[in-house]
Amino acid sequence: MKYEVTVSDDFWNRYRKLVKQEMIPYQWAVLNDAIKINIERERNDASIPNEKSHAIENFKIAAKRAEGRHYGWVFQDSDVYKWLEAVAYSLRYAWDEELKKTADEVVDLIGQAQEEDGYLNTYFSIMEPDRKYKRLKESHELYCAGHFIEAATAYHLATGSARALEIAKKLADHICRTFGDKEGQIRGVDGHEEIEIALMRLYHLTGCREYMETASFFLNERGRDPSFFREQTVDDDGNPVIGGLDSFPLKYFQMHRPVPEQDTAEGHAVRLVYMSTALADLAATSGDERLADTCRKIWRNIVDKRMYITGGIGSTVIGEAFTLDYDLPNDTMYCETCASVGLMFFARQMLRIDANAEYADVMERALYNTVLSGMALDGKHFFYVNPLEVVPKKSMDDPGKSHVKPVRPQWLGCACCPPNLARLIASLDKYIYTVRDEEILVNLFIGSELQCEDTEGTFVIRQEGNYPKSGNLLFKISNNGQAARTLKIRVPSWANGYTAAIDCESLSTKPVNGYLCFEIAPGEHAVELNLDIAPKRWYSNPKVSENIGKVAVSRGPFIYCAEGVDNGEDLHCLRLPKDAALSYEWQEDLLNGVGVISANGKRITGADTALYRAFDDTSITEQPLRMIPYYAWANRGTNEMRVWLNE
Ligand code: FUB
Ligand code: ZN
Repeated sequence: MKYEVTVSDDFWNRYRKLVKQEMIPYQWAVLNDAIKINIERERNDASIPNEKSHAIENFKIAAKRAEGRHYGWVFQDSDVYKWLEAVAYSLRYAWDEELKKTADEVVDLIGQAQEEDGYLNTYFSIMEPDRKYKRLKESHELYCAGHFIEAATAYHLATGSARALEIAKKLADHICRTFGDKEGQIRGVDGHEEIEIALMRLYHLTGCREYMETASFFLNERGRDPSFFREQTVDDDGNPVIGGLDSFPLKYFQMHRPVPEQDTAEGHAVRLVYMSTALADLAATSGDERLADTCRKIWRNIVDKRMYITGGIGSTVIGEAFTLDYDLPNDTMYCETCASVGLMFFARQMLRIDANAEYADVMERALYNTVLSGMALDGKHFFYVNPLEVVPKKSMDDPGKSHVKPVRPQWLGCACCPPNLARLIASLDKYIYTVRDEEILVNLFIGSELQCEDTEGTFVIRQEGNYPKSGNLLFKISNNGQAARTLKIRVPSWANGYTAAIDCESLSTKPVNGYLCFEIAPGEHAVELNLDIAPKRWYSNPKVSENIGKVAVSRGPFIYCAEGVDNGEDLHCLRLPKDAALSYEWQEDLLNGVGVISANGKRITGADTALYRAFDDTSITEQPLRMIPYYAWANRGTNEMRVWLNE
């Protein structure tokens, strides 16, 4: 079925505008080193390149338009590709001739940097042309290629650019020729998954099966030969392309077992969710139940045991990785913005496999919390790491917390997250609905219109409401075909309750797998869904040692937090009593408009100054508590923050 989505949502249009008007121009200036900013290292590690971006200049040098050396991470090219992809999506809702001209020039520049045989990577073309594909564990060559192919696919669809598609196909053809299990091909994979997602996308666009087959090759090859990286490193006697990766276990790269046999979320979190996204796409596209089952198992492990309440993933800075079940420290975690973006990618593909609203619940959790917190309200400052508990002086003086930034930097030495956010927000229309052959799923409550068309006729859904401020939703539906269609609308798992009606008649059936099911007969219809969105408390499984005796608060899709600016220092001394009422108030002039939750809380104070004493001299005083949505924290200067409060 052909379909199109247009977004008309107050909350999200502000962000979509921000991407178009602020983020894209700002990131363009950064990629060109045309703006004086402070680029911070993502943690205390002197080897992180942070003098400049140099990303566009790298292309100019590779294209022989300039002279010089490559600068930055070996995957610096991907910053440009993700920017280009964000531009592509933004042009669909805000056409801009000037921006398109700039993007066309970038495409031409990339084309000039591409080698005759289709190879594309500025680091290796400029610095080490003899080491191409010899150090795949670290080289990110296929990762960068994947990001270009994704960008080119989006850019071609948005603008019709033949050049972008031509470069992408030349690159993909080169990869399909070079990698595989036939004689003369490299039987191996990249250390960072991404090419698999891209080849699937190129397959969906072109229908060329070779792209899907190579994606399938990479996914099935991963973990089959555990010595592949080691042997490559022995054969290639040069210096590491990225230092430090040698000490990481095979799990870091999801190489510990063949992918179809993996059943837990292991290693580097972004790698894992990118791999799972491609695997789910392949499973949904090919109908391979075994692969679908692998995806379901990995998903279960993330969601049941390894995900933060904010939709963040990755419990440790060491390897930006998952650790073990229920290990969810709040103050040393990683929760990289890209990892939650990738979790949304994964969830979106899972919805193609199973009509289960849990995928949409997690997608929403990640989106409204860790994804959004990845950027400041101005669209020009970014978190790489999204903590659930911050004490600025600890971030400053505890070397184990140097990655936990209390304010968002203007840019980062490793700049993977800012353009990932831009491309995600600009393409949010893709996440609202899942159009399957037999049914349409409404996953996210974002004001929009879905227009579908097939041989049966057209089917239109207009979604209205003022979500997430309000839980009252209206869906105006036109079925212009001859037959009824199945429409499924999600009831979020966080909802305290709901009422639903179709054409003013209340619905008596219960949700199935989280969706209310409607058979929409030909004609005009209206579905109302009223979600009880009142603030509520959350508790962790007692196996999460960090959260024993603690409570978190949410309203609708937003998880809340307490900040020092509202509640004073030493947030660990605060208590939110079990019986304190949670009151909610919308504040238009605060943080671009947020709902504030207040409660009568308490604060523990101690009279003595001794570090330890044999008696308890603490006293408890009354203190009003004030909480804001987590995504909006760190927009009022440097201060403490906490999601889980003592009860
Ligand atoms: O390795 C490329 C990107 O840099 C990863 O996706 C991020 O996690 C960061 O490590
Ligand atoms: Zn990132």
